[in-house]
Amino acid sequence: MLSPKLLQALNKQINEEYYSSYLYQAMVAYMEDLNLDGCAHWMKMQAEEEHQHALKIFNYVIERGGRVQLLEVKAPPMEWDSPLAAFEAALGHEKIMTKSISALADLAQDEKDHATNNLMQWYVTEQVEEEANVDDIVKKLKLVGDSGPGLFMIDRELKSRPAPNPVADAGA
Ligand code: OFO
Repeated sequence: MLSPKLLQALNKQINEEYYSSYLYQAMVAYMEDLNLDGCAHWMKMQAEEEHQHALKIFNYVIERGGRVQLLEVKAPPMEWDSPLAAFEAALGHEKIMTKSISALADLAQDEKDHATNNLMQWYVTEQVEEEANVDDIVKKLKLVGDSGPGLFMIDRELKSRPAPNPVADAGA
């Protein structure tokens, strides 16, 4: 059985993951507006991945006999100054997510809930990869600066991002 404190924190994290999905979906709309198909595709895959992250915790809470509470998802920003600014915002967001996952892992350890801690370690690893991926794109965008052909090439590269694996089960 999940402790009430942990249950509340997991429900909050479900909400954070849904917000992440919403934020990336807003970035899809922004990139589509700029005709950057590859960037839009990358954001779409990211939005789907975040949806999977929400579902993974959702299913875990149920498996542990807890009651899922779906909270209000706040509206994301819809505009950025440039594709680079949008990816920088994505990186900043992932850093915030890493902090909330770490806080949840700390709480699970304090509560001596090994199963939840185990689940959070999966997210900890996932966050390392997510931050590194976005950071890589930010660096490339900075490198090309205002170059149209450079942006065109990065956009084409981002189009090849594969769809995320479904991770809706509570296990790894
Ligand atoms: Fe990219 O954040 Fe989920 O966990």
